[in-house]
Amino acid sequence: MDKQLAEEIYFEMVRGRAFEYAAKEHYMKGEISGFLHLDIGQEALSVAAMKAFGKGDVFSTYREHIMAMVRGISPNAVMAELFGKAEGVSEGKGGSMHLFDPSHYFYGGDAIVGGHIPNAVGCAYARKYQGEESGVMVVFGDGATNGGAFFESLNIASAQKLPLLFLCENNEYAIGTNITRVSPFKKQSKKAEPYMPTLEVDGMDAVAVHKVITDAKAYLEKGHGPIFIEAMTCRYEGHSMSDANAYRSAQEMAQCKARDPIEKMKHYLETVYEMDETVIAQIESQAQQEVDAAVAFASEAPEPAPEALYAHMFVEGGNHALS
Ligand SMILES: Cc1ncc(C[n+]2csc(CCOP(=O)(O)OP(=O)(O)O)c2C)c(N)n1
Ligand SMILES: [Mg+2]
Repeated sequence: MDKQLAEEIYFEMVRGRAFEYAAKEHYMKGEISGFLHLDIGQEALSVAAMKAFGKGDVFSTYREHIMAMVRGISPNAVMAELFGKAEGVSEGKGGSMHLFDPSHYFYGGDAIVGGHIPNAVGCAYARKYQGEESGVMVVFGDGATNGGAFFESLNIASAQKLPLLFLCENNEYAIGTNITRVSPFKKQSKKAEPYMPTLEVDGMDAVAVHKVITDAKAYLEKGHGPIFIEAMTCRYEGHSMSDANAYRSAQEMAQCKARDPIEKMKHYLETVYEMDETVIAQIESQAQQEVDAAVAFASEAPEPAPEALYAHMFVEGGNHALS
């Protein structure tokens, strides 16, 4: 990876973590409501996968603030969405789990575990039909691989040779349930093996994630069909703000944090590019400034107008009322 890309990835990871801590703080102050799932600890995957995938369509889970920003949605628009403000990326009506922006080819944020996987299959089908080669990436957790929609998606994506990258973010937990209690396998790629090639990567290592997603993207673009990548990660916080994380021991958390992805990336910059402390400090300070600005923007942004309640409820010009 070249120096500029490595710096950009480091910046996005640091900004992502600062963003998540700011979201946590303002949630606790009561300025953000609804659900809030933090991505702290999993930044290498969120940042490097989005950077490497580039052009194409992305579908994600509800733990998506950082992915949305790396896709190009501004921190201001993401924070304002968390605050439920009109300037938010979903105009304040989606909240944390529903950051949606077709102009950045980013289609959520989905609250239904695994519910977005078939949507990504449909999109990949459409892209193939249109002759568009850049493909689709769908990011989901280990827990999502236990649902029927996941298996149906593997099946049809494989049968139709769809340009779809399945990216499993295996943090070994679905809320407080360890994966070994609900899946016969610790590695979920075993479930995909009959259908498509599978690869595993250390999801705490941004350089490794970037490489594997770059290779997988090239595979999609050659029209070989779908591919499955499993990234082993670890989240530092509870599942959401309402989870005290009491089911993981101090020892387990210490092992998890010893793999810190930001420290790893910093070490890469220091050793491979001999980057000194001052440059690293500048990157970190710039990241924090952008987050502070996003919080100020979100606090001051207007509430959605009452009439906005009725917008986006009906397909204009059609007889498709949602009743
Ligand atoms: C269909 C469905 N079932 C259950 C839930 C409740 N639920 C929300 S998140 C979650 C755990 C998902 O775990 P995983 O897929 O591993 O993602 P992670 O939160 O670890 O990123 C569950 C069971 C839901 N939102 N949707
Ligand atoms: Mg999980």
